[in-house]
Amino acid sequence: MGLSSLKDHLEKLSFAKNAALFGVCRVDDLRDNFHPEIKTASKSLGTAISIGVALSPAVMNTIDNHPNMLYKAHYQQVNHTLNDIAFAVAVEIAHHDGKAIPIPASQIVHWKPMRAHLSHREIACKAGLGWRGRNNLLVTKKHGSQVRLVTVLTDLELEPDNPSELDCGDCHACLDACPVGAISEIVDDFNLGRCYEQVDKFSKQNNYGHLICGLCLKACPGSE
Ligand code: B12
Ligand code: SF4
Ligand code: SF4
Repeated sequence: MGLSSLKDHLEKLSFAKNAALFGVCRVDDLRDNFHPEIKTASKSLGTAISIGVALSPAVMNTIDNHPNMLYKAHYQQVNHTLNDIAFAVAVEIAHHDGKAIPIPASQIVHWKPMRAHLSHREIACKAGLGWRGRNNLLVTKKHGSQVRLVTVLTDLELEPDNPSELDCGDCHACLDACPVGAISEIVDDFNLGRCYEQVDKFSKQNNYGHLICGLCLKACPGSE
């Protein structure tokens, strides 16, 4: 199978397992930002496949001023789905004599500062899934920010996709939705400290065991 057919095949496989978005980019220029655990191990893996699973708007609309148990379960389910898709894609790549590392959907590797192996949103942006929104999340045309992400690194030189040319335009809906004013007109002014304190508070108040909030996701539903 040629690389173009293989890319289509991996996309179809992902969609059959409930993915909503699929894109490809090169990562050699992003590797400096990777966590040491995969920096060296991924040196021969110059391509990233970015996959998105859409959150259920019906579940998101049950959130009112604070996260709830339904959202917690949905968050966990979507993380499982993402990891399952990334594993299936990595297995399929191995069947085609490629190397692949699936990166966990939501694993914190270093707690101070809070960092994962790599930034799924930075890679999704480069792979054309969407743009960087005022809420400091990946925003997609169809699902807004109501999408969770995963990445598979591979040595297969699949054709990269073009980054999106869209942006938030005149929309400011998420600024009012954030209870602590962490979101600003300019995304570089996003106040991570305020956001972290709030999600930590929600988590402790309700024993969620996960740092979840969802209010800036609910405010950004996209065109669906
Ligand atoms: C740790 C973590 C947090 C920490 C933040 C720590 C931090 N330093 O960022 C806390 C607990 C506060 C948090 C909160 C939330 N999180 Co969180 N989080 C993560 C996690 C596990 C690691 C992030 C990380 O390593 N950050 C380190 C920095 C260096 O990377 P970065 O912030 O992603 O991006 C930087 C650069 O990449 C650069 N940049 C360059 N290009 C681009 C492009 C885009 C689109 C962006 C946004 C940035 C960017 O700017 C950033 C600042 O330097 C990721 C999963 C992952 N592996 O990516 C999920 C992840 C980012 N979280 C996610 C979500 C949804 C949330 C919450 C809504 C909580 C919830 N689920 O209810 C809030 C939203 C906060 C917000 N508005 O930003 C999603 C985002 C999906 C999306 N549509 O973008 C992710 C990708 C999980 C997933 N698998 O989908 N999170
Ligand atoms: S709610 Fe509007 S301003 Fe906020 S991230 Fe989404 S599109 Fe951008
Ligand atoms: S996750 Fe919650 S606290 Fe953080 S920016 Fe979004 S709405 Fe604000």
